[in-house]
Amino acid sequence: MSLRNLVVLTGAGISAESGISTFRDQQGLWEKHSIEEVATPEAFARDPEKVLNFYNQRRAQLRQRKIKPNPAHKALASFEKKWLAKGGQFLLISQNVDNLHVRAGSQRLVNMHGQLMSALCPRSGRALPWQGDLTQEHLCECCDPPQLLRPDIVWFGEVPYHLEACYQALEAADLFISIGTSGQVYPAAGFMQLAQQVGAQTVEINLEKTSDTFEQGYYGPASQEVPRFFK
Ligand code: BJW
Repeated sequence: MSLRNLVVLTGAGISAESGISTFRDQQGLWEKHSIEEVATPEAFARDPEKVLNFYNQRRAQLRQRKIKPNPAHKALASFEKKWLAKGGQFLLISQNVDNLHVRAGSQRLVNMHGQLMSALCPRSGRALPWQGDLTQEHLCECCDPPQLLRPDIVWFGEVPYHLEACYQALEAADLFISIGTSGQVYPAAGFMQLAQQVGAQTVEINLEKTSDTFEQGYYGPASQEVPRFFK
């Protein structure tokens, strides 16, 4: 079978070796913070300061000089370039809100759960680049009355971004590769099954097996397994 259309889904595991915490592993973010208190629209309405602080801390962490793309991010970006030059199709769907894929040079990329380095006007839906702290003093300039800006993050109960592009790529996929995601959060958790339904081969790269359904699995740290797979 000739492969032309590739779809790669990444999760927190690909950035773990860059020093960014995952969510559901031991020491993961959801061990120290409750989802209901920091990652839902209801939490933001109830206690904006707490939610803003949670994301301010994560934004500050991402700004640290030591946090940078690792060999897995770089291997995906350089593979994409070569694959496109050969006439292949490629889409990288990231659930991550860090900016490490962009910094590694990935271009055919969608961030389906939003971006840490961006603030959102909740009324107009406009996103603004945002590097520093976001506080309750920060209002949008697009609405009257101005609205309190919020983190540009897809919280539980909200609809992820770029779903049309994701489904379009999945419908045409010949190969679907899932990297560093526990596969517990929908709709991304359903992408593998969708790819299988259209006849794509499915591959998982992770520290550990997350499902028996992938046809192939490569288990170990992403910084080793991803460059090996995409060489
Ligand atoms: C390594 C490694 C190394 C470690 N090398 N690997 C009941 C049934 C079905 C669905 C629902 C349900 N109840 C509610 C829902 C919907 C809900 C949902 O899925 N809930 C589940 C928990 C059940 N989903 C939603 O609400 C979504 N919206 C939605 O469904 O809208 C409706 C709709 C959809 C479609 C069309 C129309 C309408 C929104 C989900 C938003 C998720 N947001 C978060 C938080 C962002 C905020 C933030 O960053 O603070 O996104 S949740 C969090 O989980 C984050 C992540 O992107 C996401 C996925 O986590 P990920 O990346 O998989 O991380 P981990 O930690 O889980 O796993 C890490 C993996 O890496 C592990 O496997 C490790 O082994 C591995 N690893 N180190 C390689 N070095």
